[in-house]
Amino acid sequence: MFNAKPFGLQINFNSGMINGAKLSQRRLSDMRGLYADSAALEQIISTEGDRLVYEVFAADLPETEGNILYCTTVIQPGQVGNEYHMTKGHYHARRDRAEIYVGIAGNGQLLLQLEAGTLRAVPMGPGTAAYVPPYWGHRTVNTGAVPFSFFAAWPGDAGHDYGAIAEVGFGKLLVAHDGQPVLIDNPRR
Ligand code: PAN
Ligand code: ZN
Repeated sequence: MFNAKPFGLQINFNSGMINGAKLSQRRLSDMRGLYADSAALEQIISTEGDRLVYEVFAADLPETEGNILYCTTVIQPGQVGNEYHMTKGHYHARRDRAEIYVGIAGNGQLLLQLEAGTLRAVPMGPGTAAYVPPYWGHRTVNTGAVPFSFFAAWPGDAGHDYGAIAEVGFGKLLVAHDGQPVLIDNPRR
């Protein structure tokens, strides 16, 4: 089945944005329940407004076996309480599907977690090619003062399961301690 045509899209290596891609935005109100300090999140929304946390610029491709999907993600700098801006995080619905991330601009960390609990953190910056193996849930965190962007490519039939992470979260949080990123145990787990 030929269900996609050849094409090329332009990634801006300064901003991380992809020209002509499908844009999704995640604001603080989309992140309710994901930060440890939910009072801090509500406080920001009521005083500063519903600020942008991250954007995804995705190539418009069929989510089917045999295709490879790709996008860039741009996470704005910032914190909720002392926890850094991050993506929601997910497991692939088909757990045995892997993924590749390549850092574009800014700095952050890729947090990975097995459902049994093992957790790893991979520091990411421009040019870091990080591997998300099958079965590892994944979330990215901007630990810097400028936007952190990266490219991702994954199998078209992987799917996204956000529920497991929305319910119990990751085992560790990335928080600012004297201005430096530190991994601490998630108090809610
Ligand atoms: C990435 C993520 C993207 C946004 O493309 O989907 O960075 O993160 P959330 O999906 O957790 O909101 C990926 O891992 N795709 O499979
Ligand atoms: Zn993924």
